[in-house]
Amino acid sequence: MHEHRRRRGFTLIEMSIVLLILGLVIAGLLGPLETQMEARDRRQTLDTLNQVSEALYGYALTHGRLPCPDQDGDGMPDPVYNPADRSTAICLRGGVATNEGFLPWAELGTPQADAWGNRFRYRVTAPKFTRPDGDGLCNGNDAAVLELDLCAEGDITIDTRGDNPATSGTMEGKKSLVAAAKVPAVVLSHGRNGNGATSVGGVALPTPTTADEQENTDDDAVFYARGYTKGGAGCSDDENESTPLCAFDDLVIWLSPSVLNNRMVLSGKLP
Ligand SMILES: [Ca+2]
Ligand SMILES: [Ca+2]
Ligand SMILES: [Ca+2]
Ligand SMILES: [Ca+2]
Repeated sequence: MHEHRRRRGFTLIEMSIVLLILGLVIAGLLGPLETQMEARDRRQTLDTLNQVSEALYGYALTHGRLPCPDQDGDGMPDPVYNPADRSTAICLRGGVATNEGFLPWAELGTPQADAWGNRFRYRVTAPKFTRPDGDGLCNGNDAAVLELDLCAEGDITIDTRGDNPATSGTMEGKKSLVAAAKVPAVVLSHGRNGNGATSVGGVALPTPTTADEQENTDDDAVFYARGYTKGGAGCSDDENESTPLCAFDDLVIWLSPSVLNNRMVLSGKLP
């Protein structure tokens, strides 16, 4: 009889030990799970960005130009280009010329959002790359012409951080380096933290608090494309190697000037 009673259930102490172990197991699983989910979302977003990149190259081949950014969230460029009025190659936000906005996903036929439900940011060298060649002459870079031909050069710079090849003995990780110059167009996701992004529903998320992510939201022609960092106490987005880099989870792609030229020449779109 005694034995039977003892087997009836767990004592309070046994129970609390089981709960403690269970808690530790769950906590130990959730961390890696979250990391794995973010890695999966980043892969998915990169896949979409690669689609977007191909769509932009394809668009340039068929239209002889790139689209303006979308400003109002309908996925269509602002303004929509009208071949009868070449001034419509000047991209506008509220009547003011701007080269930056949302990716015109509806015009390109691509997904409109990253894996976190936020719109992609897009910048283009306009009107130089949003206006097709009109005269068959290599004068697209001339201030009076500004149209997409073989002489047109993009105005976007992509920076990164890493080792300075000039200091062969020392291995830096934070040296600011130019990854690409004279870039015609750039597309980016603000990553999981979404700082600086606008959701597909049109909600503006908080602005970034770290310098390299701020560079990707300040509406100028300079962007950072660099490795993912988690940040942490005492971090700094500068070249001081004694502190870690701050949090950065943006995913950035850009059109290569030489690939764009090459494809347009091969397709007969440019002389
Ligand atoms: Ca629009
Ligand atoms: Ca020309
Ligand atoms: Ca971010
Ligand atoms: Ca910038």
